[in-house]
Amino acid sequence: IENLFKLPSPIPTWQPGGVFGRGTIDLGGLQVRQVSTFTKEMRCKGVAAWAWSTRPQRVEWYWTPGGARGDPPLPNFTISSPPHQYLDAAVTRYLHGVLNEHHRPLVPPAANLTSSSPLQTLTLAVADLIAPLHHGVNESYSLSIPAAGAYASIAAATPWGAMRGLETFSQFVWGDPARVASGIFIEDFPIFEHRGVMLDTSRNFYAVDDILRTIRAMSENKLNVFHWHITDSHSFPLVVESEPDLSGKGSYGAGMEYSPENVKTVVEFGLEHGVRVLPEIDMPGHTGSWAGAYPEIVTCANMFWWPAGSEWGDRLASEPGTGHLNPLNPRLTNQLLEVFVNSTFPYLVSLNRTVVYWEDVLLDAEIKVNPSVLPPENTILQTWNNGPNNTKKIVSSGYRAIVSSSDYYYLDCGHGDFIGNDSTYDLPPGTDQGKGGSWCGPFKTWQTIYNYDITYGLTDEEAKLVLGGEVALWSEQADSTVLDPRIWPRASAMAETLWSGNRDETGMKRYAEATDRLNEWRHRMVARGIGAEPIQPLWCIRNPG
Ligand code: CP6
Repeated sequence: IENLFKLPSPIPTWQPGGVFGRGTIDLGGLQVRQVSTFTKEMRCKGVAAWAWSTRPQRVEWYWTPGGARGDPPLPNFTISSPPHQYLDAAVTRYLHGVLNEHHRPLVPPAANLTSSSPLQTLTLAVADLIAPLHHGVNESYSLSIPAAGAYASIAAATPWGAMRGLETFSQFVWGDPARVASGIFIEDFPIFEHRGVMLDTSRNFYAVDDILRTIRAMSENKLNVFHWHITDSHSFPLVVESEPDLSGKGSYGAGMEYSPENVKTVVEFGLEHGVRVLPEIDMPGHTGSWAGAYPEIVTCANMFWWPAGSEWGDRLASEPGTGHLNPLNPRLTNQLLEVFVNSTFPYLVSLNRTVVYWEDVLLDAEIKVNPSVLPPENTILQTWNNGPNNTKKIVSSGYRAIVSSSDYYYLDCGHGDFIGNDSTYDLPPGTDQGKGGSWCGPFKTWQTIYNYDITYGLTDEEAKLVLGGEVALWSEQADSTVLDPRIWPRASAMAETLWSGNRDETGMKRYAEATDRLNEWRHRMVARGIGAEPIQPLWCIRNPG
């Protein structure tokens, strides 16, 4: 087992043809095929298990020797950067990571050991130090690790781009003792500006540490939006100081609340990781949990809210019934949504805010929201389930879209029903086995996610209105025990698709070649304390065919 994770010693070189020729490599008895073209060499099995999501411009792959085992892997290594409120923390973090991470590659990259001295300094240059982490902020950077000399550099448009560059740099530090790959020049920028994870903290509670770990993993995957679905019908964990009863009566309990300090911690941690926190207090539907504090503002609260000890009236989908805010009158469902949007939207715009609605507001045929009330400049629609052309309908109406379609990006799907009292499956002896229930199945594999083209079928003009995507973890059947493996590495698949694309230079889908890089990346995430689930047995590494 030990040997499996160790770099062969001495580090093998490719024969014949070095990095770029076709040939085989001898890993002490293991024959690994090298593939032929430049593009594939950088990415394919047995060559460089390439960093996740980066966009390489030129790569000649060398290792510069690091220190001896037990020594700092990069003696005297430092990162020099301009001072910045949030970038400082990222620099400290990555310096620590580079010096202490001893990730042993599953597939040793092609290696030409150079005799140049170890890297001494990574220098960061940031063009616009005051750019805030708003939607659409420039995240581009270039990274240069020359084959010789003591200096590497990152030039970034903004601090947020510099964080992306630091992440890429960290993925070029491999092995124990650690070595830095060199002969690297990368110009990198995202295809899509909005690359998110949505987490539902209402159906089940997550500790702040779970949220922070998720945000850290997001930044390591170059994701930049944490869509925090804080409240729903089931519980109201957010402490609102002016309305203490909302969480006081609506949370699952005293230990299962997010205080203002907790929220600040999450937002600040996000900023240190280049991850914007986009909070959602779901309304006007999905507000059953508000009724503990304010039964009079939630319609049919007596149906949707059961004080301790009372009978459950409705066990549909183990939901307490969603409950609807009742701002003006007790009319339910679609007419109410119309009234809600028409009355609240102008207020939000007056605060100089852009609003993200779930797609229903536009796509549900029964809703007649006054179009003059929803100007496209301030309105973004987020897709989930309204049919195969939902993205098309949104952007062809001139609105911007965030894609989180349940057929591709719903991470919770395929984990069985959570209907509490459904007797459909209680079959008498001798009858058919039954199928078992499935909540919004099937399970979405990483390949399903990786292959999804979020602008499929759109004109170029329409495609420009697609801001990006979000994977969504609704938490009826998830909590901290399954958080990491349910998100990772499947969210990594979306992350790469939205950052550098799921196709190679010839336009071919590249998920086959992505497999080995994702496998490598998954192992590195595990080493970094993220419980990402495996995508392959280790056997595949030992028997690369
Ligand atoms: N909760 C909320 C949910 C879902 C949505 N909103 C949901 C709908 C369909 C599926 C999965 C989840 N559980 N508040 C939809 C946006 Cl398949």
